[in-house]
Amino acid sequence: MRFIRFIKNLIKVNPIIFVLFFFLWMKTIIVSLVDYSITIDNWRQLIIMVLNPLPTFILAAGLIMTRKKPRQLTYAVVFAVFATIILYANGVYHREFTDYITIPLLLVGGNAADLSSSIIELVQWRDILYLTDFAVFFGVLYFIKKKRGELTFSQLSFRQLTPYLATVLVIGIVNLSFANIERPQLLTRSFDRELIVKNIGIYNFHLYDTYLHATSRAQRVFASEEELLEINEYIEEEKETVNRDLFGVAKGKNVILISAESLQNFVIGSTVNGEEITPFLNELIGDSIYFEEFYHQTAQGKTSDSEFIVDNSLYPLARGAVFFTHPSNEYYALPEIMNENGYYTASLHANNGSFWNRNIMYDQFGYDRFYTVEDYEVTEEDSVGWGMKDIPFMEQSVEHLLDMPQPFYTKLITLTNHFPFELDEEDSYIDQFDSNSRTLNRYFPTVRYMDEAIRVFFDELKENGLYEDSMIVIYGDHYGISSNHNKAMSYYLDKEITPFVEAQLQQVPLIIHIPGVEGETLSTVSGQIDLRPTLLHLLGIQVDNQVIFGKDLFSEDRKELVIFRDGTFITEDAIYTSGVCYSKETEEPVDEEEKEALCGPYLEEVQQQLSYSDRIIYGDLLRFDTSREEISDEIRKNENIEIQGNKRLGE
Ligand code: GP9
Ligand code: MN
Repeated sequence: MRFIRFIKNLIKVNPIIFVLFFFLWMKTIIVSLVDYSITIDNWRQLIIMVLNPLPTFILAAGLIMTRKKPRQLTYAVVFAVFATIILYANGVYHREFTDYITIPLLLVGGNAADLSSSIIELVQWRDILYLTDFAVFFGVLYFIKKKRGELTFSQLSFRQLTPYLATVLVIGIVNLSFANIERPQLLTRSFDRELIVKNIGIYNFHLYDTYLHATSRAQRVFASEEELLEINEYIEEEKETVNRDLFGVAKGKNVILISAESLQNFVIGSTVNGEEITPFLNELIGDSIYFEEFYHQTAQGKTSDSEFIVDNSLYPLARGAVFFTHPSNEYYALPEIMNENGYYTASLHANNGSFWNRNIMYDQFGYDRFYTVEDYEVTEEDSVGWGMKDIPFMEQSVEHLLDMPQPFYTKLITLTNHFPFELDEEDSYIDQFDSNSRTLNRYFPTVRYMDEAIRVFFDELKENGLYEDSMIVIYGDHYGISSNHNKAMSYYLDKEITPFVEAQLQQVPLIIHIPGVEGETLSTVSGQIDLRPTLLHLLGIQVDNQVIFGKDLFSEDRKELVIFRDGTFITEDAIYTSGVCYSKETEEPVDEEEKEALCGPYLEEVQQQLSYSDRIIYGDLLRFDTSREEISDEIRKNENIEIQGNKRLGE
């Protein structure tokens, strides 16, 4: 009952500060339920949610009360404003990304200007409610002042803070113990921010994130060559064998990757209002190698993560975008390998060169040239939403391809099908959908427009004689419809969106089109990380000692396993997500015994791979790969590769 006495004292010491913090507490709980969509499944989870903001608040209130009397109210209001900004910024971010803000993400600040159209779309009128407590609080304050005249404040000495600290400690321990029952090893297992915020609350999450930020910086300093040797050993043990069937079928061909913005797999072969959403891709699939169970593996770095995964066959980071956090690391990326094999390499994207820090990172990856918005003629009528429309982008990109030395390895990044999916009337080939989500409704016509742009691109390639000598690879970069739109999605798909279905919705198309090679649809469980070894296989390029986690999708002994950044994984028979193992056959969670058999054997490997990949990035381990330098020097010396027309970035 000491606690009750303590609360009574708290109210008595400075009631007005108590009122302010009480409102903030209630607001935090409401925002967690409404904007963070945190669900309460049992009484422990309810207690966790109610308790977790308190340590921060009690500590802050205690410290504020040690300040000089006239200042206390100002400090308390400043604290409340700061807490509200944290709540609101995460609320808006969560609407689109079903995730929370981390420190490295704030480093992406430079991208913010371009993000403005997305942010405006996410802000809603009801957000004004975030200020309700301030309105009530100042009302109460006015009323008290009017009735009682000046407010009286007591000042505490630091010694008098002891009961405050003790309470913080007790609540913290209760919170963590309950969290540990709900989710064992919450903070040590792989990073699922949804679960972390659910279990320790938004304020403690930010403290924890600050701690992670500080320690990850130190990792590079303490990294050693031995770590790389250990990882190499693991990769060597897990190595798949080469299947010679399709090895080298695209030897010497140009490679054109199309990174299709926000293209999810559920639209392939589907209709909306009775009309096909991707008529061209549907037709193309008949003539291509199509992977029907291919997943994106991106995290906070979105498109840049997909680029990182595809070019390096490593996992993205759990916090922030590697493109921003580790641009000066040593990499051995696909463009560099292609350069070593006589290819000219370029990325084409009609946006600012600095977006996602691409201009810096591409240089690290070894791209010969980056065609940015500066290399395109962009008129007002050729622009919508985020910038240049996909059709003129495709048309002008073909002109750039024609200028390049061949063979080339190029990546075209589309833009029109980007949230909030804006489209001009004349570009709408199909009607919007009619659900309660404006986002989902508008998604279909913009996907349809992108499909048309890809058709135009193929026509232009054929007309300009580039088609026959090229291998064209189309893949979706990441999801377009976040789980925030599950209700509308459920209406469209006509089924309940369970966590199982949500994981399946992370499928994006992978279409590999090689003129002259017969089409087939493969159900291999695969992910973006597998693309690099698969492409090298088709090109007949064998590279030894690669530090990669992807597997050649044509190999016969490849383990069917796709790992998401948050520790979710998918095998041939199961989907494991948020600690629950679902059978693919029944789409239902399995019991403990079956979980052991279906998901158990993969748990360790999943953590192993994610942590090895993190160590490579945080420790900048590839700088220790001396064999690589020798190999590239050797190749350069022996073959004396001279790529004409090379224009190194920044030169
Ligand atoms: C911006 C484009 C979109 O250049 O790649 O980025 P995203 O928001 O999808 O990561
Ligand atoms: Mn994208």
